[in-house]
Amino acid sequence: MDFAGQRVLIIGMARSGLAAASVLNKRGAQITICDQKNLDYFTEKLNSITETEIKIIAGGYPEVHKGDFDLVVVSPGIPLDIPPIAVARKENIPIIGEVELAYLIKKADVEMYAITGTNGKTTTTSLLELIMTEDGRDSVSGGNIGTPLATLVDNMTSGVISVEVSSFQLETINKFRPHICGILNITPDHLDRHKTMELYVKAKSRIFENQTENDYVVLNYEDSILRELAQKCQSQVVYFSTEQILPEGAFVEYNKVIVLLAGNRREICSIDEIRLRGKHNLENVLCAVLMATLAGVESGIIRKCLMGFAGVRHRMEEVPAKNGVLYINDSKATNPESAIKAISSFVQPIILIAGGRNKGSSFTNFASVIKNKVKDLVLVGEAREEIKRAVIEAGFVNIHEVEDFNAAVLKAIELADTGDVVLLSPACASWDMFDNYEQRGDLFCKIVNSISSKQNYA
Ligand code: UMA
Repeated sequence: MDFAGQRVLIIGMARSGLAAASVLNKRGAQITICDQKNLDYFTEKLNSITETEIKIIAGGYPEVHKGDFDLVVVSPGIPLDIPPIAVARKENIPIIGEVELAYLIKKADVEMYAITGTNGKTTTTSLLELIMTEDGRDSVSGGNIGTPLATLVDNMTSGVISVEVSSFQLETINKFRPHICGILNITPDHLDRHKTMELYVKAKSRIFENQTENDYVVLNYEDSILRELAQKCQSQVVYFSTEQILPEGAFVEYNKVIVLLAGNRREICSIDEIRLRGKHNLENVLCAVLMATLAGVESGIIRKCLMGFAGVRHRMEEVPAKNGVLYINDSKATNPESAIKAISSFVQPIILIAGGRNKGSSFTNFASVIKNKVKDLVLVGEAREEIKRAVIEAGFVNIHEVEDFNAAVLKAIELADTGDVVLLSPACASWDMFDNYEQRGDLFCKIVNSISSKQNYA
């Protein structure tokens, strides 16, 4: 697609928007980029575009009129009902996201394998990237995982990208068509943005909407929403299951990970050889194993990766133990489902740090898991009152409310005794206190790393 001379409005001046600006600028588009934040917020962040002819509008959006722009590129975090997008839609100006833009500019020899799901996307994407690398391919990962897809695609002439895609990004695709894609699970999340579960599922299911019968979609057989979605796929559906032996797909039999495709049975490894722990990680592993096998990777290479892969940052990340206390950074748990999985994976007494911005989730199940498994709960952020109400209703009383994130970590440290786990698994987004969950996790690690002895904080 030729973008030369096209008048493009980019909304959002962070990772995704700046990546879109950079690739479109190189291709000769006339760019206006805007953001609701004021210019003083950006200072150094705009270095990549200040030497260009890109028009910057900060502190709000431009008024969009018929004929002003040929294309609107939206960052994933921007809700699609803000005024400039509403006008663009009314005036039939195409609206796409940066993932779609990346797909449109990618070279034919660059393959995309895409992964979505409510939880586990980053782990699965990283594992798949590793397997592809071990297989000798020119392999990278990008998308929701952090590196904007447009930036990656711009620098590649061939190779494979393992793409983590969010529901936000999928809302603004048009032609995006991964040859192999996977959906791990769908549970309520981001309902503040999508409004209903039905619309959230609809956004997720767009990952396979452009696939044809030559493509593959890998689905979790244990998720009833996904089994229903399978009816709508035009591509070849292949399932994985942690619970049962399937006639085709990936599953566990006699403690072994098996992939069975077109009558060809491959034994990948034994469960004990997999370095990642927990049932939810087994789902991630089976999804990545199946996608890699469909992509033609040999079992021996996959096995080697499963034995070595220890997981990703901010997801159940162990911060070296201090004073006999285990500190876990699970900042990436931005919804209750994900935090429940984290809490459930410990047998030790847990001091849980939770709270942040609720994305429209119910905390009822989260509260009953806290009641059964948590010793002390430290609450912080916008959602703390809501979580407090839910846990009190569940009969839990060891609640410590604090004003800011620093105080939350220090309180948890103070409460911890030898043998305890301090778990940051907030069940909420970070956006009320931080730019992203990475910042939140980094601060947690920094404070924990700075403890030389508990007495320092007494
Ligand atoms: N902004 C507005 N108006 C709004 C909202 C935001 O102008 O109404 C501006 C903000 O002031 C900010 C910019 O938009 O300057 C932020 O854009 P963004 O939220 O899209 O953030 P990026 O830094 O561009 O990061 C995005 C993804 N962010 C979101 O989806 C919220 C990143 O996913 C992704 O890694 C990155 O693109 C590169 O592809 C993060 C995320 O939190 C990890 N994803 C959600 C999740 O995983 O739950 C979906």
